[in-house]
Amino acid sequence: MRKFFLPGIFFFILLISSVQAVSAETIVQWNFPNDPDDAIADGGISVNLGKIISSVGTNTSTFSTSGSTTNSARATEWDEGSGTKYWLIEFATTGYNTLNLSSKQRSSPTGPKDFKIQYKVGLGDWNDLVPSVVLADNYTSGSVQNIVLPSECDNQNSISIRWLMNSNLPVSSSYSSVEPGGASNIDDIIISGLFIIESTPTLTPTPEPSSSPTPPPPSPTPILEPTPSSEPTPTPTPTPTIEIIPSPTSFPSLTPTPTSTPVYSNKPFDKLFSILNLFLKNHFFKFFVFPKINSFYIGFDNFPK
Ligand SMILES: [Ca+2]
Repeated sequence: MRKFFLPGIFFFILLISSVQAVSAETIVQWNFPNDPDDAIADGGISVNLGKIISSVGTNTSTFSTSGSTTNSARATEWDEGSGTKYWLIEFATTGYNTLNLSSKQRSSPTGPKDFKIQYKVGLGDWNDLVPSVVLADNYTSGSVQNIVLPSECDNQNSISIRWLMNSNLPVSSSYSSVEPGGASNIDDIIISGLFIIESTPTLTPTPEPSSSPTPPPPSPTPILEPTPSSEPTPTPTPTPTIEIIPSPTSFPSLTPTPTSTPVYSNKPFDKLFSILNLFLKNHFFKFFVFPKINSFYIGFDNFPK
């Protein structure tokens, strides 16, 4: 849920920003809210807050007479001023396009009736913006609203607009021409525009914090082929030397065969023989034969039983 919710917030913020961006801003305005007021702009973007309105070819403007709303700018001595006398403003449109102009003019019965509105970019030539504005002794007839400025006025350091006398005819047909005492007023001058969004913000996708980076596939471990060794040379096992150890010659124990009960006699030889016989009876004997040249010895050991 969180992954889908956050992008939704971003889109919502962008949408709100876009809505705010399409709202026109006041680039500069003169509506003379103070009494008396002055020639200095009454609102707009910061670069234009020191701009002034002036009248060219007339006497000095005043700002203490009532206008369409609050006060207005007022000037006299418009006589013989067709094509030469005018109201003038200059301002910057830096950072803005889609520019609109609104203004309200009024003249006294002996004041100038016909005007046209022109613009110029920088020090360029004047161009007609509104070819004809016909004034009356009110702020309705000479009102223009949301006049679109050409795109060449977009994003400029200096745009000038003037309201130029376009004839010497007065408002009242009772007079043949504009008289020196005739007055002309201007009020509620507003230049608006849209802030230029230099580059559409692109949504940089937030990289998802990936889990632990997937290690690259392991390179195949080379299988170490066993180096074929040469056939092992069998070590010749030494032929065991069979040492024939002669088994010891066992000598038969001469166990005297029990004889029947000896019969003793009174003869001396028999008596000796009987003693010998008794001795033999109660002892073991081992006889040894030692060969000698031409003869041999016989020996024995005896062990009592
Ligand atoms: Ca002012």
